[in-house]
Amino acid sequence: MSTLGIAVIGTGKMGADHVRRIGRTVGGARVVAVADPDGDRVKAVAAGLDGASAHTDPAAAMAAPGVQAVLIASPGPAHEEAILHALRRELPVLCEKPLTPDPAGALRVMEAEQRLGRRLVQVGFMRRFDAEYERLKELLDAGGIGRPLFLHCRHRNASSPSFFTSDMLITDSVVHEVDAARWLLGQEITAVSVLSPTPSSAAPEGLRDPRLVLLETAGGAIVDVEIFVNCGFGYEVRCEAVGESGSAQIGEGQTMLVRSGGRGYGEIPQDFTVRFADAYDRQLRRWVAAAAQGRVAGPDAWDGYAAAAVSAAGLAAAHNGVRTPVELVERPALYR
Ligand code: ISE
Repeated sequence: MSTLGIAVIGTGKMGADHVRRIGRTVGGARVVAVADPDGDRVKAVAAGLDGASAHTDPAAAMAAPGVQAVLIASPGPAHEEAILHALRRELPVLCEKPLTPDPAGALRVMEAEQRLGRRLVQVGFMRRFDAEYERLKELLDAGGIGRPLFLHCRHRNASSPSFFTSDMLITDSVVHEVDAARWLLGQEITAVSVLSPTPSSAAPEGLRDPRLVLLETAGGAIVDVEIFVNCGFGYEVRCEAVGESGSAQIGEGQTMLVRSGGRGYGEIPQDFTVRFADAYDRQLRRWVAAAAQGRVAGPDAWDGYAAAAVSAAGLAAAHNGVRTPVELVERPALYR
């Protein structure tokens, strides 16, 4: 079997995690080039890889010998330029979420793919590859709890990084629930409302944390998302689907239960690289297999665009304090 040569763009937390994953858990692929604006960091990452070249310019990494596919894990604002460059070279792409920070950028990505006449971009909405989410999707698709009425979602991070803004609670965190809801329900989101209680005293100065985001769907379901990125105790992503004839819940924690000294407790993962480790592995394995055949195997640029459009409505709802409809262009034939 031939080995897919990958250029990894961005070697921060997620990029470095993917590099490690490609080396250790995902077969059939190897990292042949890495790029990051931080020259020292990228050299250090390349030094740990056999024969990979280090670059500060993403375009140079994509032009390196042996590159057949591109994994983009740079910050969101850098995604569009890197994706368009990869598409000019007709290279399959796995791009971390969000595809682009705004819907206009995602539309330009879709236009580039439509000019090529094929889908080469996959978005890193890894929850679609999580075993519990897959099980819930199967149940809903089979009508196991009847027509879905609600998704009650809880998304909590132990703490937020120093660069995190109030907008990012929506564009960087809730965007996962946006994609998961669209996928689980098979419906587009039509309107967004955002409520913000008095911020937690544990939140950094000025951060509107936590928030409650309400999503309405085309099929008349309601999705409520509590996003709390400084909850302190760990990483928790839960979802309860309520349908006309039952309910189903995931994310209750499958980790070790400890009994000691007259007490019992369950361990809680501390971040997403642990909670979703298997999902990231499966996402990458399936992308590598599909990319080797010039295809995508998961959420595509339309999904990235729809999520960006919901995020834009969410930001408007948060800033203006009013329920905001989501504006979507007609879905192009390539994505139907
Ligand atoms: C981060 O970027 C992620 O994608 C995580 O899954 C999410 O839980 C976190 O809030 C985001 O900042």
